[in-house]
Amino acid sequence: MRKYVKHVLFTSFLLVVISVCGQKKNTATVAFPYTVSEETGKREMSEAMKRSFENYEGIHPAENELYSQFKYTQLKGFNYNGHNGTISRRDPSKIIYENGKYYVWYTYRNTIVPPIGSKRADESTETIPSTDWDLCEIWYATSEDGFTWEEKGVAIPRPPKPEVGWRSVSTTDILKWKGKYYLYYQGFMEASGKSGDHCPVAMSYSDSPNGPWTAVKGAVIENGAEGEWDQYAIHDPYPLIHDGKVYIYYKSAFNRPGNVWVAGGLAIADNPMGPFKKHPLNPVLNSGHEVALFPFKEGVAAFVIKDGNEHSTIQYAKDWVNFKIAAVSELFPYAPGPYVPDAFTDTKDGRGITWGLSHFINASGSSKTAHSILARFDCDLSRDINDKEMKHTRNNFRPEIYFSKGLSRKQKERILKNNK
Ligand code: AAL
Repeated sequence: MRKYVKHVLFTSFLLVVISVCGQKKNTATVAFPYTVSEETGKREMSEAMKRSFENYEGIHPAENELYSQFKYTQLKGFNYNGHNGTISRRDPSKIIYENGKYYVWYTYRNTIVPPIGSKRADESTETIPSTDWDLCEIWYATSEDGFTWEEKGVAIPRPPKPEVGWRSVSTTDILKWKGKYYLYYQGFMEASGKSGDHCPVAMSYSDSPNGPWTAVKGAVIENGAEGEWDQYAIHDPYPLIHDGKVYIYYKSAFNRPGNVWVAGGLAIADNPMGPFKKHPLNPVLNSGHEVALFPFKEGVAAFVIKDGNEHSTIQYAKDWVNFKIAAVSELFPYAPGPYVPDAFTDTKDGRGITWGLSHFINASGSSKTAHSILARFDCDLSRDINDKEMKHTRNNFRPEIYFSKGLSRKQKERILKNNK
């Protein structure tokens, strides 16, 4: 009898082994198919191939609604004083459509000389700017087509000392809430560069996008407490409406001295006046610089540009907090201010974006005449268009563009030394 039991157990064990090996044969040893179908996604795959099926809107960029190239157009209607560095426009807000026109707000500098640079911030005066965003005001412009703009003048001037923003107001973004308009912006109390790029968020409100604007006293989003990642600055405040609340995404820089880490945070309030409560999981973006997001399906998509391990990506958070990479692209617009038609509709079906304004810093190519210019970018990050030209994954630049990114003298010396 015992012999019989042993025999049965051994045979069952053999059967299990054979069936496990058989299963493996069905997946890993069958080559990946030439024609990809939904079934393909269920097979055993390498991590990289799994990502293609699980992490993106489509397995190919052409099917990925959050993948796009970016095309740029020069704007008409802005004067830059011969590009001598005394006039600068940068950090455009998101664009809204009101009264039959597009509106944009931006940082405007008109100073007697170009900025002397953050390293010389101690030499800055009441008329000599340290950085490109020092001694600035917030101006606005309107347009009928998004290409030709009419500059309307100042929206937010610098308030008198010692109010928040007396030294400079910059890097604004717009919110529309219950028929009123709110501009959030950086309010500097010292020349940028003196002890860092330190500032909290200030805010002004109005009944009309044309103003007049009333400034709220003090900071509307405070910097973090000492020792917290955003203790010195809340930059690039960017409001959207979600779940009936005001969601302001922002960025800050931390981990100095050493390799500065730039990341994105979120602060939420029941109404535009606050109080804003910072999200306990902050930072919610581990990379990026200037902040721009747009509702997409039930979640939100973010431009992640310039800084960090995950720069040059579009990221998506279904729950508006936990972001994942949804696309990798190139030639991203710097400081994008997209036209987001559903920014304030509390949508659960975000449609995406197709264009906006961004900036080019060092527009003259010389630090002696440093200034920025606004430009238009177009893309297909929209569920409502299907522009195949925007879904290419290659840019063919002329060799001069690559050669302009040549080795520094120090690098050349290192290479030549190592040759010996
Ligand atoms: C920008 C933004 C903020 C910074 C500076 C001006 O691109 O990130 O606005 O303070 O640079």
